[in-house]
Amino acid sequence: MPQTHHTQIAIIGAGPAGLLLSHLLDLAGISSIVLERHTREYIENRIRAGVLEQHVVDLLCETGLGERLKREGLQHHGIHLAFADRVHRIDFNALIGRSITVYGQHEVVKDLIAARLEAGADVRFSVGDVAVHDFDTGNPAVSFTEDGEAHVLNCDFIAGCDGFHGICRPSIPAGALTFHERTYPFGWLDILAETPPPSEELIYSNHDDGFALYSMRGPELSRLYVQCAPDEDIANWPDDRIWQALQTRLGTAGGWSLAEGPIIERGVTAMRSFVAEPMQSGRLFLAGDAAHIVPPTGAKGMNLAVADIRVLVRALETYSASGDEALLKDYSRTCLTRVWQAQRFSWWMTSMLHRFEATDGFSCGLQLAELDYVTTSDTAARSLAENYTGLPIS
Ligand code: RFL
Ligand code: PHB
Repeated sequence: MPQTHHTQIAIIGAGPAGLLLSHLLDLAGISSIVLERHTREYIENRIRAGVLEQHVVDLLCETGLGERLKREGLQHHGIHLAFADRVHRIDFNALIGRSITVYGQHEVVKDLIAARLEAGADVRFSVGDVAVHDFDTGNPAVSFTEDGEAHVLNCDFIAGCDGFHGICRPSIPAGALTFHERTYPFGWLDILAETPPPSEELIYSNHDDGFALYSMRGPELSRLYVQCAPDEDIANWPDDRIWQALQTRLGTAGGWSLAEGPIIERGVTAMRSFVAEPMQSGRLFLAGDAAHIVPPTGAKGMNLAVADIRVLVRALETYSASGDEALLKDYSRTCLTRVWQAQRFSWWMTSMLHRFEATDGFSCGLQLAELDYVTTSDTAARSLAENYTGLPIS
């Protein structure tokens, strides 16, 4: 017989979405159990996003997660766009009085796990065979195995925070959701290198050889990306080729120089836009990458996951206090408004900055016109700044 447990909210996945949900529910007096298939060590070292919108920083600080973030996060007041041997700074501060913070997603995850465990939360790592049941009834449940033993978790609601490759979205009956998808004919090769970043702020480069992005995780740690084939074999990119591509695509216009150093992480990510609509089926709610994916060019993925969680917590809190289901019913509609804005912005940044498979003169002309416009018109620059730093939270 499986061991049985009960909690109000069963959370699948201990990424930023699942952990933050558990943290905020606890502050609201609502119980949860988090089920994660990987080890704590694995998820604390998975290098991913790096840019936090102001609303995310504010939320983390207001809910007791800001100590290390305030100390180690790098506040940036703008970004650079490099193209056609020119470089232009988009000054967020001057344009809209806002900024972003560079702080690795894995650092956010570390802070969240530490806070959850300190609060005595039930977060289970390395669980297997997670399956969701009966979410079309008032008594949903999650089954899983832990150390070879079978468990059943009865709950009021299930939060599917298990990322794009999780089991929650595929468990929803065919036909209940509509998927909207776009895949791009390129990917990003990413490296983490022990070398000072070439600039204090991020540089997005549109180059004839392809896109490149220069970011950082600290004064001596660079996070660098180059456009590559979507199914690129990383073996085709020895260190020399990576540095050569980065040096060439950085160009000379900004007067920056890129110091080379040991590469301590590397990977390839395919680029896609994806939206599942609606983000809910019965008592199963999808949040973060489980419901939508954006290409990383707009730095929106983790920020969107946090925005979903804000909406879900408010809805669950209202339901728990008064039994009022109105916000739960509105969950998907409320989230999707922001999701589509982020899709639009991420698609726009991606389209403006990359070399496409069959780039013709007309497409190149349009890209240059777009870059010209956004770097010469304050109105256009303000729109970029407003979207990049994060649209207002509803
Ligand atoms: P996650 O982080 O994928 O977490 C899902 C968790 O669920 C677990 N899981 C399961 N657990 C139990 N049972 C199962 N069957 C399970 N299946 C999966 C997984 O192990 C995992 O721990 O989703 P979440 O929480 O929704 O968070 C989303 C973000 O991770 C993602 O959107 C960002 O990383 C995207 N992203 C960026 N977002 C930003 O906001 N700013 C950025 O600058 C930014 N840069 C990026 C990015 C993503 C990138 N890659 C690698 C795709 C840069 C890159 C290169
Ligand atoms: C990062 O620092 O990893 C990063 C920054 C901006 C992006 C994507 C990734 O658009």
